[in-house]
Amino acid sequence: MSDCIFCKIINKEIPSEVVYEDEVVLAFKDINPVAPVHVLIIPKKHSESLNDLSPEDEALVGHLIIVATRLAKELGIADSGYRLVNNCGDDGGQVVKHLHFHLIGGKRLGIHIC
Ligand code: IU
Repeated sequence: MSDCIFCKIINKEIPSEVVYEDEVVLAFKDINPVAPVHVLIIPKKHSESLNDLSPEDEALVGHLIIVATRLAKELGIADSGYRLVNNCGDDGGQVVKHLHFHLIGGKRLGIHIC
């Protein structure tokens, strides 16, 4: 999508601090981190949100989560713990309308999820 900021990050039209990349997934540091580790994991194929996914995307979603767990280990937060978050839609707090998961850790996170 030409006007999507995360598609521009994928296409390297906008710079980002990439921590992982393969054919289908990009992971980069959030520009406004809420914890010492805050990485966004996104599919390269544009989908607006979880609501856009179909059964064909099952492997893709599994891959996104496996990448997240691998990054958690590499970034040193697997043992202490972390949060993998998706905000879906306006009430869910989604600001950027390109599907993404937040990998957040490196400090004791609050217990409230809303
Ligand atoms: P949300 O789930 O859509 O609310 O989160 C969007 C995140 O994208 C948020 O944490 C921003 O700081 C982050 N972000 C970014 O890392 N780089 C950008 O260019 C933009 C947003 I715009």
